[in-house]
Amino acid sequence: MGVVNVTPDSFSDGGVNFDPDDAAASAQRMLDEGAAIVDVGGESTRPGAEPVSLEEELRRVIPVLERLEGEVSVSIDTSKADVARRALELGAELVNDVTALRSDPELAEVVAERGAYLCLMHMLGEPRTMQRDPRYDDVAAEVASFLEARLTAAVAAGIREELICLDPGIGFGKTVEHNFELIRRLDELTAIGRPVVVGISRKSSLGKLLGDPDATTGTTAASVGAAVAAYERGATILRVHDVREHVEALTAAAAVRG
Ligand code: 9MG
Repeated sequence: MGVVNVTPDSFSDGGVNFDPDDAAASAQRMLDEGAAIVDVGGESTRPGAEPVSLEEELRRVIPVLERLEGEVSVSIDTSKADVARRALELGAELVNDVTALRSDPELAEVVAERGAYLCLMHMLGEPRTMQRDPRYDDVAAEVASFLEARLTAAVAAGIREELICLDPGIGFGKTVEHNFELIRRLDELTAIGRPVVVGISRKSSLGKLLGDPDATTGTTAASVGAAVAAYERGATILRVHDVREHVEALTAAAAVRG
């Protein structure tokens, strides 16, 4: 899954795809490099980010989706029912909701009605404050139990279970240690029985791991290493910025697996 942030302030690519023509070209390039789907989002969820209004989010993503309509597989990264509805009308196939249907009470109905795929992600708190001293007794057990509960809620709301994937939310209310422990214990999430998405690409935990305590991003090489480790532990979808490098590394890892 290639990341296309149509935002001025995302942590690693903020501003790069703020122009709709640039965003559409990035999406097309990612598909050409081997991405199966591109995740288009108009609201930054980096630590400390402020929410954006519905009008602004629509203004950012709709021109991009119009350019991509019918050309590429699209996931819409949103927590808002009105953005999801318009994106699905424009051909998006998957709704990537980092709040796991806890933000907009109408989103589940939109996803169910349209028969769209859905990604439910774990987050402790909200982007503005989530990195202020996050604590768990047992991070993998708590994330697994949260995702199971959200899966049950989504199915109860009419979304078919076979259309749902789960995501531990790397960096969303987690320390560096929490993030790597979640990938190490990914089998506890795959045991729920749904495909697991992992998004660690360029995240600050990678830069911190490599010795910069104030890092806000991580390198491509570190991202690829973590993605291959996640794949080895059962991740089905990797959400990444550098598609070519990930596709090459994962193709080699898949050949080794056989
Ligand atoms: C929007 N977004 C940013 N990081 C993400 C991650 O790790 N997973 C998912 N599903 N979405 C993310």
